[in-house]
Amino acid sequence: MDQLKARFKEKALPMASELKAFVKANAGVKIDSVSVAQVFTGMKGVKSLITETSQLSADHGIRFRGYSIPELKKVLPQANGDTEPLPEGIFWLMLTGDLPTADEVAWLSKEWANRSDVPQHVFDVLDTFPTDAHPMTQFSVAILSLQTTSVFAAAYKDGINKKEYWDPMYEDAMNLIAKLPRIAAYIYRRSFHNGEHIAPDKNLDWAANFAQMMGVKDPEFKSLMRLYLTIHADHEGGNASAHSTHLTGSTLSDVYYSLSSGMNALAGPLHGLANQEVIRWVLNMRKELGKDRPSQDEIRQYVIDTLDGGRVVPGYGHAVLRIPDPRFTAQLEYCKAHFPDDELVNVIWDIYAVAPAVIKEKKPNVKSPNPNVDAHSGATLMHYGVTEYNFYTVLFGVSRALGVLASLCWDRALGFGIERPKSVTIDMLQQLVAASKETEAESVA
Ligand code: HAX
Repeated sequence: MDQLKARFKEKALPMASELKAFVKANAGVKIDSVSVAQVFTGMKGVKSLITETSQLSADHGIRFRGYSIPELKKVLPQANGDTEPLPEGIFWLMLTGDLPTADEVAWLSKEWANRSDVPQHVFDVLDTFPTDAHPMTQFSVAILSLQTTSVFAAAYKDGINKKEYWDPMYEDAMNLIAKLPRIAAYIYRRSFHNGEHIAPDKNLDWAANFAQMMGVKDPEFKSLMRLYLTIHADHEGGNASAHSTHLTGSTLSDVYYSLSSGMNALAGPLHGLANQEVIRWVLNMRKELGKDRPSQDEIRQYVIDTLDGGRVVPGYGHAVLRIPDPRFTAQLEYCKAHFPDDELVNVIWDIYAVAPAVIKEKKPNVKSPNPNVDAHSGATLMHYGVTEYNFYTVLFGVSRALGVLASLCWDRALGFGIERPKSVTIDMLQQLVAASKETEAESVA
């Protein structure tokens, strides 16, 4: 170990346990209006952001402009012959607060198709990457490389009035969303299918064209993609990908810089990458146990071993939700309707049957041991032959762009300023806690 690293270790590691004990002892003490525990957990639960597009309730799950997922499935327009909503509809709803008509959704499909051509330099940038570079790295870089086309950045350079920011922001958001399926499919085909690309079909809707360009043969996959890209679209404003996008945008960075930031946050295993981690974890379990359909007792023991190894059980737990994630339930219902006997899907359901109780028992401080969206999505994709699990978070990212970019349009229309929370040093925090306790003692006396 080099001398600088050794010095850092000597300072930081004892501080970590000291600080943990301090936070535990003073969790409820208020510093200004937030508690010590909230200072240490990324301001969890502190109401300090405005997000119009959706709202998350701990006990009921996500509502997009007031509509739950089962309600959306009834009220959003669908493609001919399909029973799943078109993601164009949820974007319209999130951006305007109004349910779109079938004609409005058809217009949006066409509009995105018209804006979907990707400049050659984006493919050239991607082609400099080794094909085994993580797809999320490629995705983020491809989004960033499109920044050269930003209407907002050009308008800002030309001295646009701040009251007009929303307009070029909207143009950029529409352009970027339109291009994401082509970019994502390009990454998929170059990484996993020898670079044999499939041309877009501009007559298809946004999700169906994406499914087509990925090269998945089963026509039913288009239907799954419509559902998938709808339910992953937004989860109010405080989650890491939405917040990163919003924070970067608050400096008047354009949508390309902002979404790339958001995607870098989504790429973490505690957030969107959990969808790949779930399948990696399940496949490792099958391999280690030497069977494709382990018993529930064997699964229970595997969960225990994971927790004893100081690792998380991917796909379980949530920072806000305290119930099984309605996005998990939507996928469960889709699989029950379409392929209830799929072996891997049944393993996912067996994990659901045993994991929450084990997690709760082994980690009594867990706020919710329930499955989240990522517990189910990989197995659903595997059914259609999309087995390359490193790609799963890109699919999530294409969908998440709908919510966070609709929100960026609102941020600029409402004239939100630059974000700047206050940080304190540990010394300062300890002094503030002491002062707060002193004031409380005086007021009691
Ligand atoms: N497995 C093991 N331990 C878990 C756990 C899990 N699935 N979920 C929470 N815990 C642990 C936490 O690590 C924490 O441990 P320490 O006290 O040792 O620090 C304790 O339980 C309390 O955590 P919490 O307050 O209930 O949850 P957090 O808000 O801190 O974390 C996470 C929420 C989602 C990050 C967490 O539940 C987790 O790590 N889950 C597994 C990864 C995952 O599935 N992430 C995807 C979440 C949904 C999402 O964003 N999708 O994109």
